[in-house]
Amino acid sequence: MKRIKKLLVANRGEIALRIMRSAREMGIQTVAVFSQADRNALHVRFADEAICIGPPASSQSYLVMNKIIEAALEANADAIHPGYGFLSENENFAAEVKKAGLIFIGPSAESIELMGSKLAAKTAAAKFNVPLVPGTAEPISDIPQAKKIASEIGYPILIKASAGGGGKGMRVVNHEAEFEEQMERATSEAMSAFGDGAVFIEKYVTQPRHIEFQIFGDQHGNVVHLFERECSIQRRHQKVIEEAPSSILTPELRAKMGKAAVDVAKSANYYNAGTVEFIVDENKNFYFLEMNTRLQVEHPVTEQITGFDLVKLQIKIAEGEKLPFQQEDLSIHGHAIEVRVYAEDPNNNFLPDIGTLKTYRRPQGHGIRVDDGFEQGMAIPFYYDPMIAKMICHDETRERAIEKTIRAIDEYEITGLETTLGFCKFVMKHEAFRSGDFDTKFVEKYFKPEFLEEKSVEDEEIIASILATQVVNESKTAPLKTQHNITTSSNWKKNRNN
Ligand code: MV4
Repeated sequence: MKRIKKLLVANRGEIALRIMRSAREMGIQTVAVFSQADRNALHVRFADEAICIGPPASSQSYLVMNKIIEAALEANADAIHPGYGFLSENENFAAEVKKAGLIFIGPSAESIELMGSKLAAKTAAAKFNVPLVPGTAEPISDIPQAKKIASEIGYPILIKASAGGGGKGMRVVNHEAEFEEQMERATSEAMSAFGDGAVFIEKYVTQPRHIEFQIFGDQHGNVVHLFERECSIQRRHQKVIEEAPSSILTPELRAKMGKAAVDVAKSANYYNAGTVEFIVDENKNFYFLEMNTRLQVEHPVTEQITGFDLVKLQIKIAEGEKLPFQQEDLSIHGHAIEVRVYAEDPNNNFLPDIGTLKTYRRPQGHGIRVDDGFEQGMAIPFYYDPMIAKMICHDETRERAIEKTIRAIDEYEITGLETTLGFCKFVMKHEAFRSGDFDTKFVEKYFKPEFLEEKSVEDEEIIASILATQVVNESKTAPLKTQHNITTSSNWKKNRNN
């Protein structure tokens, strides 16, 4: 067992802060790395030390392994936490960190590599009888044979890149006539995107729910799951709303899927935090898709319903400690919903809307957690992911968590750029979401930007008339209530999305 005294966080934004906060509570010194665009970022200010690792582009800073490892050695750190994105699922990075005599806070390089290959992951999982989507177990080499398999499975089928994941390099084939064309496209896309052209076939589950299990393993062979997260509300393979637990799992199905998730982890000799991704069809059949070998963006909903700090657990496991609990000790407490606040315009196909946070006020109150990396007046840099914040609401039941989320969205004040908050409120109010009867096609099926449409001219007229009232009121000492309406003019727009 080796105690970590100083930790370098190889990331930026909210997750860098999230990790450093837990480290500090454990008495661990923190080292930030930053690009030239992040000189004034909050993670830099929060850390005990900070080291500049290069120009703004992540390819010249947050993705450069040797700069980060050199920074860790220079600062005398004994461990590196990669966060999510950037180098977090790069097996070479995990291996290089270890070679440099440092602790990598995550799984082994071997586990990362195994799960990086979707085909190898499926082969490993199959040895533990984990349910897989019907399909091929090997890369396709022979087209006539692949066509034969496809017609046996039945169209529509999906062609997936073995080196892909997260929806990258997937092609739907509806009829045999399209097979060769789509196959060639998938192969050449996979080749140019991943340097590996291996593709395989799966039956296409047309309207699945995406349910993932949080698992944790220690370096002594113990593995448990910390229940599931429902992540079906997404657009373009980007999640926007996540919740725990899922409203469709019975205790029996949860136990079955949980065991399958633990078996997937065991098949990879996995330790530290990981996520096992399943799709569930309309008959509640579940299938293992892939495993993510990092701490995920949406981990806070699991923290809220289990009460554990997942980053502290990660650090203790990396130090060599045993898991502090067994499966039977764990239970679900209440319901948690996370909404991701992106600097994106839902009126404009969710395209990034970069700019400055002219006003930025977080919601407050019982059961509300905001993980963010910005303050009022800061600009959202366009070099990186446009996520401003994650807001997590926790309450006793799903219904109450939904009501709390709506209240908190109304209280959240962001001006200076467009965000996904109004979209998230639309989802919270939608009957399909509220009843729990939805799948990964929710956005396509139900969302139209018109539902958010704000007649800005009309808004301006309203504001102008309030301003006029204020001038009159001020001359006779305005009551506070009138002034309040003016400062929350951004909420006037939001409230029209009801
Ligand atoms: C699928 C699928 C349907 N059938 N595989 C997308 C992300 C990647 N992890 C796998 N994905 C899917 N694989 C079969 N055989 C549908 C998806 C999928 C999806 C999965 C999870 C969450 C959102 C999704 C959105 C579209 C498609």
